[in-house]
Amino acid sequence: MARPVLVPVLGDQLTRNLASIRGRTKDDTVILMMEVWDEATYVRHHKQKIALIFSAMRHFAAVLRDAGWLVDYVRLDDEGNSGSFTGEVARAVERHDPCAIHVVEAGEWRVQQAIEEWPDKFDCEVEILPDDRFIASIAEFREWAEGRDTFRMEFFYREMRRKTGLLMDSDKPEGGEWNLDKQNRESPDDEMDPPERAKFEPDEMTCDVVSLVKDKFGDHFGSLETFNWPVTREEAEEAADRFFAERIEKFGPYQDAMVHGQDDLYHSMLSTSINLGLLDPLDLCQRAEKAYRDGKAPLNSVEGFIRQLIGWREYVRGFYWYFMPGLESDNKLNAQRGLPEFYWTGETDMRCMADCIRSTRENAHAHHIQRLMVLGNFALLAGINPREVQDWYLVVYADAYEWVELPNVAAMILYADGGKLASKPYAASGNYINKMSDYCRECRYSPSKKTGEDACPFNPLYWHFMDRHRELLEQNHRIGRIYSTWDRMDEARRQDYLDSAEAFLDTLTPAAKTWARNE
Ligand code: FAD
Ligand code: DLZ
Ligand code: SF4
Repeated sequence: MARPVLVPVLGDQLTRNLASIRGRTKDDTVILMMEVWDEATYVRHHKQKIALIFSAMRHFAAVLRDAGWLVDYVRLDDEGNSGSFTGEVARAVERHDPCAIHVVEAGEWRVQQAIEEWPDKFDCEVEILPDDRFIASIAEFREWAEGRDTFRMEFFYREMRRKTGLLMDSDKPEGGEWNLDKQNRESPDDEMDPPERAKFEPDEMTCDVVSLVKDKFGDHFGSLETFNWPVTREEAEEAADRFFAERIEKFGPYQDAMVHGQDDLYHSMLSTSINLGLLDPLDLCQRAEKAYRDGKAPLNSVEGFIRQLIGWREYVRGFYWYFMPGLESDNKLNAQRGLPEFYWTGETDMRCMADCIRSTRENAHAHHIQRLMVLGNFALLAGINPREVQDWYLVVYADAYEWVELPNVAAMILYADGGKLASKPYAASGNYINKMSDYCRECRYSPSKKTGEDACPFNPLYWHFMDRHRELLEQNHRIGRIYSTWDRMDEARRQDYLDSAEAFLDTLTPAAKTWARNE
């Protein structure tokens, strides 16, 4: 081979349709894949997350090789592994003497900063290509955002509907409304009987990786025994087929429902595969639309699913790149409390929190409303420091990459950006959780008790939050009215709320920082 082009493929870029692979010829290309210590340890990822990424990477390398590509695959325990992407590209440059390096931009700021140094480091042309697996490029989001004070997903989403033509009736939204979220708030009930999602037995390659993870990362958070994620495109497609055949119909109505011990409900459980590159989000949306057009799923379910993908997912990615690096350190509410230890152990009497943390530990997954209205709501109300909450979410979910985790955590749940993303904080008392779940029935706390030792902690914490952020939130027209309710309570009642909240907060033990990061 004459001097080849070196194509580094990162762990979340696992598709042959990647801009750096597509259109290249096999006889002048070396694809480089790297398991590196830096990525595996910049936070102490859930064991399943590391196993998933390494297994999917190894399977993808095998597929490429079978198709005739030359793949230079560096394993974590290979002798001489430098531990970093840049170090491994440097070693690969020595091995292959490439005429050029073609790489697709990284998903995360940290890695992109390193890649942008490559042109100065390596004595060959370095081309950094846009990641066109997203519907909106980073530049397109920037253009949309420029000059705005607030950045509501809803308006961006409409642009994406027009751009893709999804659920459009010429230039109008199918059915007359853009967003059918109001129809998607059913409480759990006896009608619910979600079929089991597709689960995959680990094959030999995954078992090897699981052993590696046990050996090197055995003290990280989370179970490994329950690993059943799709690790190849075929498996991911099978999981998607099952979702479209069995679950999408009720995806919409029960999108916000929560049931103790039922971890998937009607959610697609496809985020890990989409984020790795095993599934194409636009293709999934087209399949969802087809289910609607064929009369197999109602519009509210299909619109809801499509909105998550071309609305929220695209939007948070654009938001991330628009506001980085500042987003990482935003703390508009000056939240300073340490993350409670129970986020790692699950040892709390709050049944909702305990169940969401159990699912997180067992599956490296919790569904959206658990992440938002239980785990996130608690962190918001209790005033947990954003950096610690960000680290937790980045560690514990198998689908967590900073570009998607950070806007959801800093801006959506913690309001740390001061309202650029959300028009108001997603703060809620125990009432909301009681309405949307069966958690409260057997909880040691009572959602109807407002104060005192047996009151659901979300109740006093809600008012404690509102009271301590009055100056900022009173001016917000979507939330300001709540203060007239507060002011109508007599002084003793208000004090009771504040004292109950304080008493509860005093019981929290802060977690050791070493759960999330190596010292
Ligand atoms: P479904 O409910 O079936 O939704 C379909 C798809 O829509 C998902 O697979 C996902 O790709 C996309 N989606 C839905 N909501 C969002 C959203 N808010 N932002 C971006 N994409 C969305 N998702 C991640 O992929 N990685 C994360 O690290 C992550 N962190 C989150 C942190 C918090 C605090 C919150 C509130 C949400 C977070 N989400 C994250 C979004 C969402 O919770 C997950 O995408 C979803 O639970 C994945 O399960 P699913 O595939 O069954 O999703
Ligand atoms: C998350 C992760 C982990 C744990 N390990 C690796 C790895 O060893 N090699 C790799 O290519 N990618 C890994 N990843 C995913 C990267 O962090 C991901 O590609 C970044 O988001 C890129 O910005
Ligand atoms: Fe959660 Fe409160 Fe309900 Fe208990 S009573 S499950 S703490 S919302």
